[in-house]
Amino acid sequence: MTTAKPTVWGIGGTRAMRVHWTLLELGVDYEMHAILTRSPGTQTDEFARLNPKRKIPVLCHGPLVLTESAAIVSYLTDTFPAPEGFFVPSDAAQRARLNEWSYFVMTELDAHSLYLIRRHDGLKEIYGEAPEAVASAREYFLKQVNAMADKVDAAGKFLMGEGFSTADIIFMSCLDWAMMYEFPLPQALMNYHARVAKRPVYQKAMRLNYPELYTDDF
Ligand SMILES: N[C@@H](CCC(=O)N[C@@H](CS)C(=O)NCC(=O)O)C(=O)O
Repeated sequence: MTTAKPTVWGIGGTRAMRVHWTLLELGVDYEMHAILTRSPGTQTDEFARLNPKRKIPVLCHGPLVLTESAAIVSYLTDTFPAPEGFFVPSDAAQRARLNEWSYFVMTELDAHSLYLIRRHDGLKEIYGEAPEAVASAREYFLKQVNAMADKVDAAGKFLMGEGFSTADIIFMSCLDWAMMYEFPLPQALMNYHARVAKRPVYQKAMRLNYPELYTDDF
């Protein structure tokens, strides 16, 4: 493994939150280019060489450049030692269960629902207005989270049981996003959210990733 310090490009927004939160959970010392989404910082040649999609977040670690938040958090837990209580899969079945949660959130909740709403409602001047698709995505999101509520409840304290994992980080980032859109989440998910939100590292990551929401020092 390289001894170089990791560097994160990007701050603000759901996907960058996942990366900062994971790094803070692992206690990794890292550098940051605090560029915002769609800001001039994403339009430089230097950034385009790292991520031709011109999106955040990007992680650079030695020669490795990664541009997908779920791949980044998985790489980080495979690379840096995790503190006690942090769940890292140790066999194929555990990895598959963690992936199952992560892919569910990344595809059904993030890409198919929340990001569709974001693009065709909040960012309609860029991506085009599509009210029917937005309404359908809202309905779809609720169907998905309601279908999974009992499973979240049955999972225990966190999605993988007693140990907190990157699946929780990815899931929480989408629950925060859904709450911002005022989705009526099932009680089991509200309970889960309240439980995870008590984590001091979550609060630290929120303050780091969304400095505009917090004016007091921390
Ligand atoms: N699937 C990517 C999505 C990255 C992404 O869309 N990031 C947003 C900010 S949260 C962005 O940079 N958007 C720029 C744009 O839509 O042009 C990931 O999970 O990292």
